[in-house]
Amino acid sequence: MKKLLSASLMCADLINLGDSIKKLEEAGIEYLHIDIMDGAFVPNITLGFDLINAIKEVTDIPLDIHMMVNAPSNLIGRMKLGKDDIICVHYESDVHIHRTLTQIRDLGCKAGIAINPQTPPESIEFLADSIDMALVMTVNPGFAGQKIFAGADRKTAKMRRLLDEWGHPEIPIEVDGNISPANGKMLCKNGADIFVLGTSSLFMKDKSIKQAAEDFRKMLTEE
Ligand code: S6P
Ligand code: MG
Repeated sequence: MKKLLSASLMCADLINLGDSIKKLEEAGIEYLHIDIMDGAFVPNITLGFDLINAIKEVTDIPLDIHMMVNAPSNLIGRMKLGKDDIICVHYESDVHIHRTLTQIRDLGCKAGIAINPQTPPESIEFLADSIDMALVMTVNPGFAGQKIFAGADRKTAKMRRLLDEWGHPEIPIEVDGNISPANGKMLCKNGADIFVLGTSSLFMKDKSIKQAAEDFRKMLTEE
């Protein structure tokens, strides 16, 4: 599967977001990762729907919306998205999460399921027919700049093995949280396909976005 980069916009220069998006386009970034938090499912609040709809007006890079909110089924209709955009919801966030995933596909988008560090990969077995992506959180959701949890590599490998066993080798695995080049490489070897890049690799003081993206891709392919 082709390895793809998803830029975490909460880590971008928010005052000059339009410029940052242009730089991400120039760097060939495949997805814009947008974290939606409600201050309840996670103890933080970040980006929102008006911003998402505004971003949709200025770029063709598909959006990768990561909903860290309770009851996302009440909110997903607020975004104007297209067929290449992904809405990803957490396993624990809706009582009837299977219905939420179906709603997302009915909106014409791709559906993703996110699992927290403590959520067993086995828990999504009966959701696998209803998803287009599995997001393995490599930190606890809520904040940028955290440290990857011990076992993220084994968990990613297990998720890959299970998806294959369930008859879904085509479902990509996304990893999110402290994806430095070294962690990215380790997770790539364990089956990760989409890499959420934030403060650990893409938005850095001493490197341009283009250079950082190039370095990350190079790291993934090097032996
Ligand atoms: C965290 C959020 C993430 C972060 C990203 C930041 O709850 O879901 O998408 O924005 O992980 O990257 P880093 O490199 O600072 O961990
Ligand atoms: Mg995220």
